[in-house]
Amino acid sequence: MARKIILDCDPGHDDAVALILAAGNPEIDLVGVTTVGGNQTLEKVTRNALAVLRVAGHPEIPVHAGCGRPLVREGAVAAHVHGESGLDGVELPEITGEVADGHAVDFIIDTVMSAEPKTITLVPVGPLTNIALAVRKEPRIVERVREVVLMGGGYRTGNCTAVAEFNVHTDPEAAHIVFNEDWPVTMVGLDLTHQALATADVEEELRALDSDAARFLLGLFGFFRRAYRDNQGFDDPPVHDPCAVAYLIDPGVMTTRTVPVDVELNGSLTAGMTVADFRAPVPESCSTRVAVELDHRRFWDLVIAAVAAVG
Ligand SMILES: [Ca+2]
Repeated sequence: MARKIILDCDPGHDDAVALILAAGNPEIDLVGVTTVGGNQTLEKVTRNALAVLRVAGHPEIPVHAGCGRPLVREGAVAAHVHGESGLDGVELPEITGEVADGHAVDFIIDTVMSAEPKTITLVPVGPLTNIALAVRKEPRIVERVREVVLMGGGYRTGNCTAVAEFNVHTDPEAAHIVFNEDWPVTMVGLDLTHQALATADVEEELRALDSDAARFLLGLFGFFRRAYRDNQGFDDPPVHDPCAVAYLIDPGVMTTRTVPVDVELNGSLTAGMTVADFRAPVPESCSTRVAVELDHRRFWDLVIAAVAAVG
């Protein structure tokens, strides 16, 4: 049976790839998309989610808008990485669908509480504001969710600061809530996603597909490549968010390690850092894992197949 997921996102170039992978792979049942302010404003990322679902051939999947700013801190968009639209580099298709009624937080709660226990997986790939608020509003979702597989954090490196990754750095208090609840959390962080590079070979394979969705991704990768070269010195851009979805399709796409993870809230140099404790022994109560090593070929095979499937 296909894995039921809610993708909580802030599209965002790599979010767009995650949406297409989730919509185009038969192992995933994308029951809904929720949006959160992050890479761009809530209004822009919500419009982008609707547009990408249209490219992915699934405009019927509901998109619920969520929180426009972090729980405590001021929000800050990442226009230097994703452009003014949040998806610079492509012409967005005309949006035909509407934003679904109901706040993202209520959609998450209602979906989890009305489904069979342990059947819904949460896949947050933006700041964790919506997920944290859902937990606080309805704590029973913790034992009913199957697991949380998130893109965010990093145990060895950051991108906003030396040690803090954008999603966690944007709303560390929300991340603190999510990592400290008693549910299985897999952190697909920068340690892993910096291996998910959109190389020239990957672009060549997309070009060979000669489809609208493939051309859409090529446009995104072109902008993303320049942004990552100019801002962070990457030759090829790392495509973070679909790694979390790929892990649910095929756990063999990466290796993971069970280690305690917590979020630094107060450090003057380290606020927003995900602190992973690799010391032995691992406490029996540990419910957090970190992603370590990606099988690059296996990952891109999944993405290319999904792009081919959506046409
Ligand atoms: Ca994202």
